[in-house]
Amino acid sequence: MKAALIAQQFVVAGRLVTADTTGQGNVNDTFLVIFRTTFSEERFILQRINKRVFPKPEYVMENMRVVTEHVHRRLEEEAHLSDRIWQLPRIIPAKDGRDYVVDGDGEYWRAISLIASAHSYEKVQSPEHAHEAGFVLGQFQRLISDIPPEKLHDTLIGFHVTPGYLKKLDDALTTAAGQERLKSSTEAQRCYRFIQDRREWCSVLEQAQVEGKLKLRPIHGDPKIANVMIDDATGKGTCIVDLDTVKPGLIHYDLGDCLRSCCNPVGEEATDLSHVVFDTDLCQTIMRGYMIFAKSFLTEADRYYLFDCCRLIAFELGLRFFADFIAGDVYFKTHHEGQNLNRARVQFKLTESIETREPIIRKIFSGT
Ligand code: GN1
Ligand code: MG
Repeated sequence: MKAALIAQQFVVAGRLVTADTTGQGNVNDTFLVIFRTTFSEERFILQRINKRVFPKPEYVMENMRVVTEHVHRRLEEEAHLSDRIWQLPRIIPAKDGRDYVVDGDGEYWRAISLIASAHSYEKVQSPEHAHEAGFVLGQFQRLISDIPPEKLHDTLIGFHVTPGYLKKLDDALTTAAGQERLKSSTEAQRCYRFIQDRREWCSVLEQAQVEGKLKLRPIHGDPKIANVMIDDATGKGTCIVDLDTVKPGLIHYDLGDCLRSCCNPVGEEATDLSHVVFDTDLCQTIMRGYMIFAKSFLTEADRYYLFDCCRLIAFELGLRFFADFIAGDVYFKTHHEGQNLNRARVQFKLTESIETREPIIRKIFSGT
């Protein structure tokens, strides 16, 4: 198997035992690799970076180097102040000294250390879990807040710029195949109408940024619950993984993504839509965790747009899934026909739930 051959090109002690697929990421391919020596075992994560999504994987790795070194240094400096051991995976170098291996097909592979005795979950397990997701995000945003923006490449141009995804949808609909998919079901047509009704509003964060009300800062970009590692022994968050999209952006993208992911208890792949709701109790709990660090860096203007980001990122992800369905599933990995359409319906149901609960969600934000 290719992953097994590639795994042996990184600096790891011992001999290869297995390299099996793991995780449920929608973009990269991920493998858990086990090496053994005569007296110990080393496990690490091997990933093939999706070049269709990240056209310059070397940029992704240069950013990862900058971010991990920066965060590791800060964590060391602050270790004595903390009640827990915060972690962040390190890059395992290739035997030729680079941070990645390029295979014969031009595919980029990287190896990163495994955060041992910790797990991540596809869905929120409890209010305590939700609290940790907010807390870990606030901590991470704080830790990267002083990385000079010019040190970070833009690994994914247009990421979280919602109007750009409208354009992608419009482009996909100019093709006969796109029109065919739109007409294929009443669900698809309903999704399309849902988007049409929100076209004007969905520039809200970009507009605020153009007007100078919101500023770009280093963000994580993908803080969904599945990227938050929870210590098996204590139930506390230990780190946030998946650093591919760390780059300057609006911190609202992160908070919105954390909320849309954590406050939907049935998760992104739910098939029974009646259970998809935005749980406002979980929202309150996440905000309590998030604010522990974030209260020191959130401005009045940032606070003004909290409800919009909560509504927008759920809507945006639905739009991204839907546009990909119309385009023929070219971006997100799918395992069955119509999966991106179903994912879009889940996010739109969640968006509706957020809209219905607007007064209570706004109250949560103003009280934190
Ligand atoms: C993708 O690959 P993964 O699962 O970490 C996507 C995120 C979405 C997420 C939804 C680079 O993340 O933006 O929120 O799926 N990542 C990219 O599950 O597009
Ligand atoms: Mg990701």
